[in-house]
Amino acid sequence: MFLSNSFIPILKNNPSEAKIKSHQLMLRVGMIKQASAGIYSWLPLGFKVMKKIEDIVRQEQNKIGAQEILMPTIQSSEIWKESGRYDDYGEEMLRITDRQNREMLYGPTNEEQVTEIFRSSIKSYKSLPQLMYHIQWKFRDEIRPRFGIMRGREFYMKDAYSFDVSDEEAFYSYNKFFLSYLRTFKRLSLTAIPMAADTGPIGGNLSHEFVILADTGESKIFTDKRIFDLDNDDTKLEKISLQSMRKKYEQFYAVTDEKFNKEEFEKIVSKENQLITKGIEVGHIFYFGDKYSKPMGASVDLPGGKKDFVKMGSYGIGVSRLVGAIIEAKYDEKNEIMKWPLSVAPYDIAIIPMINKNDTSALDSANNINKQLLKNNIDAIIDDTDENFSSKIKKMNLIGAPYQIIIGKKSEADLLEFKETGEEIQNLPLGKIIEIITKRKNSI
Ligand code: 5CA
Repeated sequence: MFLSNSFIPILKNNPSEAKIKSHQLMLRVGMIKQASAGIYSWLPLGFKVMKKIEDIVRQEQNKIGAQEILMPTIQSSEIWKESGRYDDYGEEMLRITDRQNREMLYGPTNEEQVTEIFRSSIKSYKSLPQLMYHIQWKFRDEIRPRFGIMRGREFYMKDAYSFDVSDEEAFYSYNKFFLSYLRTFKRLSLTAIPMAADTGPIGGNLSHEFVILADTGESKIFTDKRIFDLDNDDTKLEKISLQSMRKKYEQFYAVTDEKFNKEEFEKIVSKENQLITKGIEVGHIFYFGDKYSKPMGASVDLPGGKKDFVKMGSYGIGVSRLVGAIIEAKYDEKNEIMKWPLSVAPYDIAIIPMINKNDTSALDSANNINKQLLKNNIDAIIDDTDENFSSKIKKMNLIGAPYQIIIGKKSEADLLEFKETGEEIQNLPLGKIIEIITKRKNSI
């Protein structure tokens, strides 16, 4: 892709309305454009990143056997009246009436809708468990939308739902999602810590928030530092191994604000391991048994002939919020260098030729290099504008492809100036560069 043809409206300076670095960068490089308070259009650069995040989230959901569906954004109030949440949800719910005067709403979450789908088709324990997810826009009329897409009113969420015959089976499903969340965030190059959390309007009594550390985060967290050293790579999708994986995490004190108890914290966690800090909630999982299945009459036949309400959980990831969360974690705002993890980078590499009006040789080389990269599935952005060199580098540092090739006067025929964005230049042949990037891509 040539920069001159792309729609990447870069601003010279930081927009003054943005208070945190992810919001600043997203506006600065034209990833998003505000449409109204807490509602954004996604421009090419931002949309590309979000779609890559969505893809990783999807792959990890599929790996644990969750099935993708797509429920509507607009829901009928009827099912919310059945669950009792129509009144409880309050002013965060955007309520709409259609031309027949029917009460509708823009879904803030989908427990009711998915329970309605489930109860109309599944009648026997033999069809359980069922794990279903969708990736869809949500609307919550937040009182204080802020920090750009971090706390939007309209936002993109992956929400999954599990249906099981018993508590024991339901915990098995819960643990599968627990693992898939650890795997998902790791592929996004984030360290997200599962913290015991409150359940709020979703309900239930077992819940974990997945939080990444960031000074600008809205969640206050209290934890034992040693939880950061845990790894989960080789956990099998079996009941016992998943149970012990969760136990491994739960052995350490890690809670959000609402669950914090000072006395307990100081008793359980030694002084040197105590960490009190802030973070961004990128995911949240809940177990709530029959909170929705009971009032909505979602039951199945059990082996002995009896019936029981299915046991449910729900599992959310803030897909649009993750774009901001990754920036919070990776953007060096002092030097104005963004380095996207290769797994979600809008481009794998930036090619920056020095262009002289009378000499197109650098641009010709850039074109040839791009052809080779394309053949190897490496997605490049080429700065073909005639701006001066330092402003080109500045721009590309903000766009944040993880690698750069610089084609200057000094470039020799077979060695290229190559670097990881923000790091030292190395002189390497194109073949070696392709090898480095391909190897890293394959390891994601
Ligand atoms: N039904 C459950 C699980 S599917 C649920 O809605 N959970 S939630 O309320 O915790 O939201 C799930 C995730 O969506 C959060 O962890 C957060 O990452 C993201 N999220 C929630 N509210 C917003 C918002 N206003 N703006 C951006 N992302 C949000």
